[in-house]
Amino acid sequence: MDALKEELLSQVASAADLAALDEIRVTALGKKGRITGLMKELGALSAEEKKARGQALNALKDEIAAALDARKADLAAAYLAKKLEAERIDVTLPVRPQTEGRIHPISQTIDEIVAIFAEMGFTVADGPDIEDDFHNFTALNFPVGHPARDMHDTFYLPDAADGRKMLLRTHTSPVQVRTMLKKKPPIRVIIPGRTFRSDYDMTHTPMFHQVEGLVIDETTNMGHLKGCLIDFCRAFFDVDDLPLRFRPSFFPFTEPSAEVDIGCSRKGGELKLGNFGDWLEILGCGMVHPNVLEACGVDSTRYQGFAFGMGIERIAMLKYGIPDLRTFFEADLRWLKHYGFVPLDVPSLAHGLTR
Ligand code: 2NL
Repeated sequence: MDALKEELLSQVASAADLAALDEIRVTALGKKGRITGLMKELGALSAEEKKARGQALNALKDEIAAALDARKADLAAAYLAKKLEAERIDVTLPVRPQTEGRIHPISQTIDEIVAIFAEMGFTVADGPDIEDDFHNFTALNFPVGHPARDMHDTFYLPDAADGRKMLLRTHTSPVQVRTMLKKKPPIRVIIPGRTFRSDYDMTHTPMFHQVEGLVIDETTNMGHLKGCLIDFCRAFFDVDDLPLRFRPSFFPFTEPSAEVDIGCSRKGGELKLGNFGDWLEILGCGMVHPNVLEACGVDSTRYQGFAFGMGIERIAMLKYGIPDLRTFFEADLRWLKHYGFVPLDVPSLAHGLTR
C-alpha cells in the first residue's frame, strides 16, 4: 500500500494537465481503479483484518483524493493565468491613430448639419425610400395632374396591391408628412436622407441627398425661419458675418416661399464665402402651406410653421471645394482618402465641426 501511495502521489504531482490528472483519478479511484480493486478484496478477509485494512485503504483513498483535488486546483489556476496573459488587452492604450477608413463627405456633412440643428433643439427623423404618391405629392399640395409633378422626374414603381401608386421619393418631404400625421405639435425635426430623380448630367445624379427641416407651433413665423437659417448657414460655413438674402420664390408646399442666397466672391475664378457683394443660391424655404397642414392632420387655424430644404452634395461641394458632383458616387478610394474624414473627428459645435 505504501508503494502504491508513493506511485500515485508522484503521478499526481507530475500530471501535465487536467486531462492527464483525470486519467490518474480513473486508474486509482474509478470503478475499475486500483484502490477500488483493493477495497473489493476486503470481503475475503476476517472481520479483524477487514477493519484494519479497510481503515488503511480509506485513509489512502482520502489522501489520494485530496492530492488530486489540490493538483486540479493548481492546474486550473495555471491554465487561467496562462489564458489571461495570452488574451490580455490594455484598455488604457490610446486607439490606433493610423486608421485606414475614411468618413464619406456626405456622411460628414450630414453629421455637421445634425450637430448644428440638434443644438437648436431639433430631432432627426427618417422614413422609407420607397413612398406612395400621397406622401410624396398629394399631401404636399401637388394636385393630381399638376405640372410640378412632372418636373420631379419621378422613378415610378409597380402599383401596390391596394392600388397605391409607388415611387422612389423625389425629396425628403414625405418624412415630414409622416411626422405631422404621427406627432402633435410643437414639432422641430430635420430629415437628412437619400432622394431619387431620373436625371443624369454634369450637375445631376439619379440618387442624391437632401436635408429638410420643419418647425410647427402656434406662433411660428417668418422671423423664426430667417433667424434659424441665418444661424445655421453661419455655423455650417464658419463665417460669422456671412450675409443671407431671402428672395421670393415658389414651391407648392409653402406660402410665402423664398430662396436663400449667401454672400460670396468669384474674383479670379476662386469662390470665397462672405460679405463680398456677389450671391450664391443655397436653399429653399417658406411658411408651410395651410393645405399641407390640413392634409397632414394639423389644424391650420391654430398652428403654423416653416420648412426648408437643401441639397447636401451642393453644400458639401461648396464647403470642401469638391469640384465634380459625380465623384461622390464613384467609390474611388483615392478620392475618399483625399476628401474623406478621419472617423474619430466627430463633428460637434463645442469641439469644432471639422478638425
Ligand atoms: C429646395 C427647397 C424646400 C420644403 C422644402 C417642406 C416640407 C413640408 C412642408 C413644406 Cl412637409 N415644405 N419642405 C419647403 C421649402 C423648400 O426645399 O430647394 N430643396 C432642395
